[in-house]
Amino acid sequence: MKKKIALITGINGQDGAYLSELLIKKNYSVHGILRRSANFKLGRLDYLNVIEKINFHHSELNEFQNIQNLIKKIKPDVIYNLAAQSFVQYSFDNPFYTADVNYHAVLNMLETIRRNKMDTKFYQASTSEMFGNTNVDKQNENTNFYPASPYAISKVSSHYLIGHYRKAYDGFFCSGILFNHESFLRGIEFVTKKIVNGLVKILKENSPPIRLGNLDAKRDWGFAGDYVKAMELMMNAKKAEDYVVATGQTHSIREFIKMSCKFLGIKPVFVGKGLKEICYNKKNKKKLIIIDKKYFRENELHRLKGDPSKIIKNLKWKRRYDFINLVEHMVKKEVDSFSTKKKIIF
Ligand code: NDP
Ligand code: GDR
Repeated sequence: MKKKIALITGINGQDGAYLSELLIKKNYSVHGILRRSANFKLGRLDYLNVIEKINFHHSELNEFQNIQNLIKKIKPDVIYNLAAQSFVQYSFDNPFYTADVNYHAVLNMLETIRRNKMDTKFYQASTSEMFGNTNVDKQNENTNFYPASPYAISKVSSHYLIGHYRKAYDGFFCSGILFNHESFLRGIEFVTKKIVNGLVKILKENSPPIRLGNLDAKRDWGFAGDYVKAMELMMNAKKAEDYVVATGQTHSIREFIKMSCKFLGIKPVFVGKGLKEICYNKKNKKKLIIIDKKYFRENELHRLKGDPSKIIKNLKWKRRYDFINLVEHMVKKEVDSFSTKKKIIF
């Protein structure tokens, strides 16, 4: 039987790597787009041992002709659009670039499918950031959006595009509204990886303390491997629909630090307030964390908690990791990577 063809944008990112691994196991022929660059970061794909099984292509997602030609050549059955300028804080400094990658690129791919009358299914990586500072306790598919950053606004725009194309052109277009999901393969700029990597470096290499922003923001954190499974379920559903993917639990950055310390055998002590707060190791009084106003956001998103009931009920989605297992995974793999000294370039 002919293999189904999957095209993944953002294939070398955290989710792209886990999704490639999953789709290869499911016997898809996996194609991935990398942007043109002198040095490709294939460390995650290498770590999961999937590089050899992927057909790579170089393209610019925000150039219509370029991406249209490539999609016509590959003729994918499914496209997973994971590419994005995904760092919320950076989007405040560069809203133009963020809109280009997160919105115009989506429009280019949707127009390619429509103009060429392709029946390619399309998955869009929507995000819990679209809910912004909502006052709804648990956010679901019917919760209103109050985006609080240029990143979130670009994602809301693409989310609406998906809804529009689904209604107007009757194709299979869906969005997964995914809450934060993490792993050892998370980019170093994101707070969970920054904390775990920073603590292990302090223990192993006597590095300086980690500089962080707001420790009281709360997020609903799951494991990336569970979340790419949710994407695949959505794309194999009978009907194209949008789904929230979350754990239903929320924890602060401070709680994440405490849990990471627990798995590293450190007793953290927090003293002081606001910008003067520090966290030190009770055993040797060494500073672990200091606060730096550089890492506070222009418009902070204080708390997110998702309601995944719809995907659990309709698509029988199951997650294997909760908050504790997630932190344990991240700490264990980080410690292992320092022991083996095999440098992974993300
Ligand atoms: P990453 O930041 O790890 O990966 C982003 C990917 O997008 C990388 O492959 C990157 O390639 C690529 N990319 C960035 N800019 C461009 C560009 N100009 N042209 C082409 N490709 C580009 O993100 P994640 O894997 O964590 O997330 C995947 C998607 O899911 C993103 O769209 C993100 O916004 C969304 N999302 C993520 C959540 C999470 O918690 N992880 C939650 C909800 C949504 P390069 O290496 O060249 O930079
Ligand atoms: P987020 O993730 O913005 O939720 O976006 P991030 O890990 O960057 O921030 C989470 C919270 O931590 C606070 N914080 C810090 N954040 C970073 N990065 N660095 C710090 O030093 C720091 N100190 C405190 C932040 O203020 C914030 O409240 C992620 C991305 O993957 C998006 O692409 C995705 O859409 C959402 O998750 C869901």
